Amino acid sequence: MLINSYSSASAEQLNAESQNLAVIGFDCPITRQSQNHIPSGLGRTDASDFVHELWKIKDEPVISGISGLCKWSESGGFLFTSISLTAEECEDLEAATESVYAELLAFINQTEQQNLLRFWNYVPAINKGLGDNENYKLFCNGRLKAFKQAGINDADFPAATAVGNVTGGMTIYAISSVYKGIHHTNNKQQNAYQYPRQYGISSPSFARATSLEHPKGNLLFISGTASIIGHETLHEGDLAAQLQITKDNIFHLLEKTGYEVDSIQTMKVYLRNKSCLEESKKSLDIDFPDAAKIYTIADICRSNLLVEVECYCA
Ligand code: 3EB
Repeated sequence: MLINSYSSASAEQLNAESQNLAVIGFDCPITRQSQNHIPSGLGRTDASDFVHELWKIKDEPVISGISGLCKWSESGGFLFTSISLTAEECEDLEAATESVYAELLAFINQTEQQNLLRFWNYVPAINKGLGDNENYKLFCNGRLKAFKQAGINDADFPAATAVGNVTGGMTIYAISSVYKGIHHTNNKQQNAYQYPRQYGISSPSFARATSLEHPKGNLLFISGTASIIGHETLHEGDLAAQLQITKDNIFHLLEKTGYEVDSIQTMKVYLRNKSCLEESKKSLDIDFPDAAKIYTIADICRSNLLVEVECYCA
């Protein structure tokens, strides 16, 4: 079964274990030279905190390689792919995003693990630029073009997160599978791919959650979830209230997909400011005491959001 965890071990130690599908690093710049981990470009809230995010399959061998810009690894019917670009390569962010997506989708399409389950997008300076020129909106344009070009439409969009990394450059990584996922909507939120025009030329291409019925155990990816009801941000500037709406959305998705709170293995928390840490910890520990949590520093894709939370359930 697919296992997600966080570790304070070094990349060298983790790679020596050799059964990891992916080792993802924090607090390090995004380069293409990093062979032994995938650089997220995200910050950590504390130097004593976890330094790596791990994905692995229990008791299954891993094979891996590099094809063009795409780093890949495969195990137990799951494929992990990633591409990282340097800051210079992202200067035209819309074109860079479209080409990264096109390359990832083309690679995935010629494997046996063609079913898209989950994407993570760590975008440079995500709130930079005004109106339709904001980096997040340019990113959404590039992503949607590549999805359309690949024949992937609204109902097929997988769960995702898109937040701003703090280093520059861009890392996009994905999990796909030989098993077909089920993509879920959130009854409290408008589908992101149907957001009104005010949020950009191209709506964000993702599902609120994607689940998989797997012979060795079911799993659920909950997308980056924030204080949004309908299509509107609620409680601008009020962290406690934003956390409550975020948790309500997560509870709703768990209930809708039939997962219990204690099935949450991991929660990855994105905080706009370090000053949000203590209150966020307190709030999430009350409702999700048993989930492993990592707190990262990232810009959330809407400048009026302070926090975003994603979950992996198995
Ligand atoms: C939202 O609900 C908040 O563009 O891939 C969350 C998860 C958000 C994924 C994406 C954006 C994305 O609209 C932002």
